[in-house]
Amino acid sequence: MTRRLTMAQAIIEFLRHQYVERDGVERPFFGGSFGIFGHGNVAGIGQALQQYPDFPYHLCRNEQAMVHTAAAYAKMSNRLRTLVCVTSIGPGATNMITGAAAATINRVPVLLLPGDIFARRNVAPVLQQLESPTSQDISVNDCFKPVSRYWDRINRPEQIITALPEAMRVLTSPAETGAVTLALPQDVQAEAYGYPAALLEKRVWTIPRPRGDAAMFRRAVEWIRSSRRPMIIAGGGVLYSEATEALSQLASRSGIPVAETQAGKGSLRYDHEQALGAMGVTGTHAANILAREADLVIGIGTRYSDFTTASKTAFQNPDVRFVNINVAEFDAGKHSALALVADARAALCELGEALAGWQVDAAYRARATQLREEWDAEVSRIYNLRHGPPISQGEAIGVVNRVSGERDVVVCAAGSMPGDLHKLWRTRDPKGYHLEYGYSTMGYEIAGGLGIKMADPSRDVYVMVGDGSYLMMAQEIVTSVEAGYKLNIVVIDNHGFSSIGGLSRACGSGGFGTDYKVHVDFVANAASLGAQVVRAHTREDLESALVAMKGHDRTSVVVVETDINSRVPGYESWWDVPVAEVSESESVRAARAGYEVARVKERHFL
Ligand SMILES: Cc1ncc(C[n+]2csc(CCOP(=O)(O)OP(=O)(O)O)c2C)c(N)n1
Ligand SMILES: [Mg+2]
Repeated sequence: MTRRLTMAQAIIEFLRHQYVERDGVERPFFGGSFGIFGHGNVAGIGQALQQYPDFPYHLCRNEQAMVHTAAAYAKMSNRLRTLVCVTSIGPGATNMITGAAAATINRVPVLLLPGDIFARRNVAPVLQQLESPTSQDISVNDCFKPVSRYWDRINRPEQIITALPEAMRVLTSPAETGAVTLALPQDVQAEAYGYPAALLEKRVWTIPRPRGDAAMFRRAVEWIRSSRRPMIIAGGGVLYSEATEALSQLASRSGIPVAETQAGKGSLRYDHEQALGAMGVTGTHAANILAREADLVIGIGTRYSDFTTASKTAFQNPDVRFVNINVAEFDAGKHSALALVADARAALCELGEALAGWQVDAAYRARATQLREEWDAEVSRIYNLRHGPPISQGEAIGVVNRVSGERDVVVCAAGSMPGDLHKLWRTRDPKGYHLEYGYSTMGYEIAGGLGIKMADPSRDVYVMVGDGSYLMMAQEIVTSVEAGYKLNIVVIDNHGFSSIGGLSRACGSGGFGTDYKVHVDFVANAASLGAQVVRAHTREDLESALVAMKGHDRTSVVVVETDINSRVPGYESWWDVPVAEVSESESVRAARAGYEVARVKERHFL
């Protein structure tokens, strides 16, 4: 039994029939597609998408943005769903590379289908073709190779019979997932082939919950039972595995305090007894002080980025050991850990049983509680600064936190806000905090907000975006208005780069090249893209604008000016940003001296 379809038609027909199942719940893996057509896909993939109207297609405004939208959709869906991104050849394709890198680094699935140059070659060089004098088997799409977890070029229509199942294996694998790129030569997209009917039937991919090795699990339990200052670092894997309840119970019963990475924030409610809040460079004093003293660090679903480890300075106990629970062997082995290659929820449930009756000692528990309470007071202080106007960014975050509902989602990616949100946001729902901080891509915020809203329209989405990020990629406001997905966007206008300006000053360079000389009218700009917009000067203005937005049915924007100099400080942490070793500047030399002292604390965990 075969069906004669073009390669492009067969791909869309295949994608419509892919489902995933976890814990007995089945859902379609693809929520549809985003794209921009050009000559490299309009008559192939474009024609196929038109032929299958039940596979929704949305026009985005920038190809990078749509990959962020797809990645945010996947992250919000705990990687159980994603979107397909289709482009023409050349610049349309390479515009997706930043998005692909962001998805792969954050370990979230996105399927990219860029058009490619003719496989037939006789008409080469075609428009937008990168010619190579050394090979005819090169196109700009080769640039996707290092940023994709699976990459293939479909030079004959029958190659999709083996490529598509491989693409699905990677996309649905919790350990392997990331960007998957299938480069589709323009001529082959339109070629017909008799595809086996079985390829195009419904297929359900089961997402397993692998258990760790039994002997290593027993050793991990012994390590925990014999530790005196254990702490848990919860990463994104806790959320993706839907292990938050299991973590909450284990933490409550054992008293082991829990710190959260950017991707893991929301693993516990902010007011959970054992919640220390953010870990690392952008962490709380509570988390960073206990990390410094910890003799056992239990990393769950974390990839230990430098922001989490404070560039390997966070863990200073000479005897510190690591137990890592991770579905990816690669991450589980970091820091020479006792590596439990396992699903987070499965492992936490088993640990809960194995540790029944065991608790950390009372003095340690009391110390964690005290630090936690101190931190909560510090957040209240910053939320209630009453600076300016212009108001402080910390106050603005406090207002958004207060006005937003328990299940609403805040989204951010780059600038000074990710650090402030990591520290200050009082998370009340596991999916309430959405940071793209693996790649920290300026421009993710609005595009990502759209993906979040599409993944769960029942929640309000609050996009917090700096003026710099906004200027880089605001155009998806148009897409959100067109598609009818309402976003609440807060533009924090501090006239430049608070983050990198501050970093430049800390490195002795005085903020060189980080402020805007021209003030931009963001109100007019956002209005021109179709949003409902107001300006806020005071925190009361901001609050009433946000309250009013709840009644809007269209994407709405509030622009608030903040004081670039009113910063939230760092707490007991450090980040390795190398300072010039020689310079004519006194301030750079002073910064270098401080840098050399701080770097001494960097450790190897062997
Ligand atoms: C695409 C991209 N380019 C450059 C950077 C480096 N970078 C990080 S934050 C930042 C400035 C962000 O400015 P803004 O959005 O105004 O936020 P603020 O720093 O003022 O909080 C820059 C340039 C980045 N993260 N992403
Ligand atoms: Mg700014």
